[in-house]
Amino acid sequence: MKKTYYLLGTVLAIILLGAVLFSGCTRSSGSTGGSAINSNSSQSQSSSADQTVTAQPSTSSSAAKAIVNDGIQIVSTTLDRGIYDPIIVQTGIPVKWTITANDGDLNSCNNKMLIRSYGVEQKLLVGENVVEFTPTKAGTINYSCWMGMVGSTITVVDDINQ
Ligand SMILES: [Cu+2]
Repeated sequence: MKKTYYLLGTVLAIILLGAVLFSGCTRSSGSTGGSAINSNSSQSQSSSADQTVTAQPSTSSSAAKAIVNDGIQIVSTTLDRGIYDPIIVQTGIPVKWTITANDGDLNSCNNKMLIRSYGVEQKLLVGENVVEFTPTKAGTINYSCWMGMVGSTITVVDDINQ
């Protein structure tokens, strides 16, 4: 009898843990879904022309751009509502990236971020977290939470003042 309760308790704990982890991740990753429906063939040519005008790259305008100062480049983002922000950095200069997390912004999903291209594994705590790496190659790389569910981009350029 006791064994059955123990087993039941373990199963419940696993289900609860799974639910917490899953809800943490899905809350802020909604922007990636729902684009597959765009292959609708009933769109007229004029409306698709309109779409090309509105479909400008929004990442570069909202991305935090690093400022080069004394051999390092400094960039700051905030983990607002638990969402990772895009940044723009330059090749060849060490990056000092401060990510500020306020109480309530962190969850079991976004509390550890990975920049796989540069082997960075950064635990995020409430307060200022400093991420350091040196970009070597221009291009756009992805970074994400440890589960790969919440993510954003790091745009690396050869000259950030252009
Ligand atoms: Cu996650």
